[in-house]
Amino acid sequence: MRFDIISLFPEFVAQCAAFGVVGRAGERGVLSVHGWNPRDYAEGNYRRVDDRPFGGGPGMVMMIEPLRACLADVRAADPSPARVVYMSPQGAPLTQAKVRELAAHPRLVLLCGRYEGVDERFLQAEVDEEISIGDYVLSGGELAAAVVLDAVARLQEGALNDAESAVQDSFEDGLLDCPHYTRPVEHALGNVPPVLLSGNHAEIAKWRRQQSLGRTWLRRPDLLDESALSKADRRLLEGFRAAQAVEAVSVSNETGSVSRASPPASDPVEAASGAEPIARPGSGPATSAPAAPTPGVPEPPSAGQRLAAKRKTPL
Ligand code: 4FV
Repeated sequence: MRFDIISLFPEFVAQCAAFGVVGRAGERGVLSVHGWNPRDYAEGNYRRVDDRPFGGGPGMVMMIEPLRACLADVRAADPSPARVVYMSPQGAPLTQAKVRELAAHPRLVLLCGRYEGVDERFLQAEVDEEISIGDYVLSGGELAAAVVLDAVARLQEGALNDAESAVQDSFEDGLLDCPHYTRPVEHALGNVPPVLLSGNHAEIAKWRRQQSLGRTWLRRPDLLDESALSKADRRLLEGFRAAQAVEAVSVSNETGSVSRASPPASDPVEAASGAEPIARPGSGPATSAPAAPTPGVPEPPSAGQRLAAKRKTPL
């Protein structure tokens, strides 16, 4: 796959692509990254690439002509059709699904804005799509382009070795990843969940799936469509919720704080060997209860209960 980066600081993105998995993929010829600077196409001794905005207001706007001349050279540099992507907060949110879509193209041209942005007429005429990496304002599109490059490069055939592919796959089904542990087994901060030491791969896979489901429910309920869950996944999530509720009750008994948790799950066998420690305040949306409670589905423990339960080591 070929990446062409149009930026006033082309070495910035090229540098980001020189390390780790993406750097190795470049060495292996799985992908190539080419930087283009619109200033090299600017007229006059000042080689202007930006000018003041019509209608007044702060900042500057990137001009049409240096970008058009630059893009013409970029297109001519390789016969394969290029999808032109402009990184901007006005773009579609970048998701793994969007990354998969982009990875199917033989060539991506990533246009990085600076200042207030780019003259709209150039965007309308030359850009195929706008993508945003998040609802915040960066000083330039380079960091966003580096994010797209990294995420898309990982999906290129030959970019990842088997172990890395496995990690990649764990995110592919739209759930959050499960917790990870390594040596030592015992530590002042807690012990490794026994199931992970059991050698029982079926049980380990089930535990990891349950953790992914449970953490997604707690932290990113917007990612979890419970109606689409398999029966097995629904049971695992039930077990997770039951363990959370039980934990909250036992902790609130300990701390004497009134709990709202519901009674434990019907099938304790499936009850989660939940390692999910009660989320720390501020550690993502877990502190704010997930979206409107689903009738019959117990709400996750309140932040106070979760905080109180934090001291418990994972089952
Ligand atoms: C951005 C984002 C972003 C806006 C003005 C560059 C900056 C400046 N790009 N996702 N968020 N871009 O903040 O993609 O030109």
